[in-house]
Formats: sequence, C-alpha cells, structure tokens
Amino acid sequence: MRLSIVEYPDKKLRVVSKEVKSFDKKLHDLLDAMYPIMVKTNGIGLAAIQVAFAIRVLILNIPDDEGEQIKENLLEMINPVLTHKDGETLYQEGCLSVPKFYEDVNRFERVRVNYQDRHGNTQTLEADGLLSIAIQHEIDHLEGVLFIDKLSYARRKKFEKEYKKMLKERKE
Ligand code: Y12
Ligand code: CO
Repeated sequence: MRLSIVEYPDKKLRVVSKEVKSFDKKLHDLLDAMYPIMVKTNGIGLAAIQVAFAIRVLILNIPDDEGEQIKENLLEMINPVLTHKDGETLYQEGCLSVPKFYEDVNRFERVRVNYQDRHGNTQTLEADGLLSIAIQHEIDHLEGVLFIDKLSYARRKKFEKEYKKMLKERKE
C-alpha cells in the first residue's frame, strides 16, 4: 500500500473519522503501511486521516530514554477514547501534516485512554509526558482538529502568513 501524507490546508484533515468495526486484513495492511511512512518522515505519531483514511486509527512511537525510536514501543490505537485527564502542560508541537511549523500548545498533563488493538481487544493506558501529549494530538486528528487550531488569534494569523509563504517558496 503506497501512502502519502496529507498536508494542511487540505480539507481532508477536517473530516471527523469513523469508528472502526472490522479488525480485518484491510485494517492490518493500513497499520503496517502507516508505520514506515511515519518513521521515514521522522514522525512519532500519525493518524489514519493524515494518510487519507477517515477511520479512528492512530499510531505512536515515542523515542525511549536514549532517544531511540524502536518498533517494540509502537502503539496502535483503534477507536481511542480519553476516559480521564488532569493537570496542564505546555509543549512545542509539530505535525507531519503541517511541515516545518512548531508551536507551544497547552494540553492535559496526564490522560487515561481506552482503545482497541488491531485484533479488537480492549486496552487501557495511562500516560504522562510526551506520550500523553502525542495521544491528545493524534485523537484531535480523529475529530478534524489540528494543533494550529489551539493557537491564539495572533499566533494563528502569524502562522497562516508564514505557511502561505512557505508553500509559495516550495512551488517555485
Ligand atoms: C508531541 C507533539 C506532537 C506530536 C504529534 C506527532 N508529531 C510528529 O510526529 C511530527 C513530526 C514532524 C517531523 C518533521 O520532520 C520531517 O518532516 C522530516 C517535521 O519537520 C519538517 O516538517 C521539516 C515536522 C514535524 C507528538 C508529540
Ligand atoms: Co499531527
């Protein structure tokens, strides 16, 4: 399966993704194809809508304490739901669908998430730190929400101007 990253301002990124009901080969093929494109593009999180599949699927591969991104730590979440959130944290986020831009975003510090694995088994995970932030960022994608939507009016305006310029330069 050949996938490519959907980039802002593509309207697909605004679609609300649909619940997954079949945990079949089609789903497994998509998950297997998402991992290499995420790693190749230096990503640590990717939602299916970012590769044009509007289903509630996301993957995460947070680097370990040595900064190594190892596949054994890959998390695949299907139909994730946040069941608990507390605290507050600020982190400079980036997104494969919004290349070259990083902005501080407020998130909950800790979350608990219920999800299904690729076989449809229900799982629960409690997370803090970078994993917690990444989970919230990727679940937002399932609702058609991007991290740039969380910026102040002034920072969003600045982003739009700089992003337009970047797209123009990329075309030239
Ligand atoms: C904390 C905050 C946000 C997340 C969501 C996952 N975000 C990413 O995986 C971002 C990846 C990213 C990679 C880039 O590098 C390349 O594209 C080669 C990048 O740089 C450029 O676009 C030049 C930007 C973002 C998880 C945790
Ligand atoms: Co993103």
